[in-house]
Amino acid sequence: MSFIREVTPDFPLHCLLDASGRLTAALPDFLADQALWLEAYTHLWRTRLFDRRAVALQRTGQLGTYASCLGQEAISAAIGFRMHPDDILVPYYRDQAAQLRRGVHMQSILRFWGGDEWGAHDGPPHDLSWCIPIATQITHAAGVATALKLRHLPQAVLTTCGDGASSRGDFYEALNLAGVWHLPLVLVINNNQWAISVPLSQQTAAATLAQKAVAFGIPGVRVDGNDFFAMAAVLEEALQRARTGKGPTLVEAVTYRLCDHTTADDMSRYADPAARDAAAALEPLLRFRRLLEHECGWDESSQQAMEAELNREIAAEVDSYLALPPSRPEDMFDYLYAAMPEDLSRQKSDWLARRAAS
Ligand SMILES: Cc1ncc(C[n+]2csc(CCOP(=O)(O)OP(=O)(O)O)c2C)c(N)n1
Ligand SMILES: [Mg+2]
Repeated sequence: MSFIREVTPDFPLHCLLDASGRLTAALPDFLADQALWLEAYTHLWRTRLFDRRAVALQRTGQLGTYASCLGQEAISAAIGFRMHPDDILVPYYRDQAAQLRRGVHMQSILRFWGGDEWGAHDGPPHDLSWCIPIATQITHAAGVATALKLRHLPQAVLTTCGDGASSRGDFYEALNLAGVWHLPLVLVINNNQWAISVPLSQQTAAATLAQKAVAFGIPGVRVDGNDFFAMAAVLEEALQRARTGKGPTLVEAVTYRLCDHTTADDMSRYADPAARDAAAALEPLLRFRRLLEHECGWDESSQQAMEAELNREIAAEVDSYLALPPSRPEDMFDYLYAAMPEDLSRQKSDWLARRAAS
């Protein structure tokens, strides 16, 4: 007799738009409007063209470093489209699409990655800024959700992380708390199959990341992260649950990182190009374009006109970024502590004296 059984978790991958651009199920009413489709498609391309430009700026020495979101745009765009303005976004570094949708300017994103933290002061004042230390943002988000709950406010907190982050203690601590305190929190894991050069198979023995929700006693759901429609449908439900006191949700968005980890990485050293090519055939913008071609008469000239307009918008933002004065070196001393400790104050005076002498 054996007491131990192998558990086969059942977390199906939800999809509404397949890779050939066909809808596989009826859309919820709020996604049926074709004007919204065009708006969402344009935003996906806004994000992709901006992202491409940011990488080009880095490659030409005009940006410090940059984390591209190539291939993951639909996850963040759906977040941007389904969050209410007064919900609170606690992003990670591949959330350009959501941030742009929430009013963060491209020049601010460039300013931040250009090494000036003032770039993080844009968008809704209640949103948090980029979090580079892996998974720590999930604990921050749980804290914000606790505050909302204590004040009986009907807003949701949405935070994001990567697959690698789901191995960190912060992930477990934050979700455990969210479960016990029934917090208004949605966590979206961008499962892009890589944590820099560590593949998912070496990251976890779990068959899915969504199943981790079971241990916290909260709902977990697995979605095709390359499908804007499925992402938007799932997020709508999860956010509404959070806003109406029904507690937290863990969303695993399955996608593939089609780019280097950041501009400081070279994925050709560790990734199989055939796997990348196979993933590229499933990417989110291509399938969306096919849908528009089937259903809305979208063609090459509509595409060209949209891209030309977006490129003008991006060029103006890039010009504003490049025209910014260099950041003040004093900033690296000034903003770490509310009251500067004496040794840091000494370092600052010393540095100012040296600068005056040089
Ligand atoms: C606490 C911490 N440890 C290590 C790092 C270095 N680091 C930066 S990104 C990264 C991998 C993150 O992978 P994942 O969570 O899957 O997110 P992705 O970058 O793939 O979107 C690591 C280890 C860090 N930023 N913070
Ligand atoms: Mg990852």
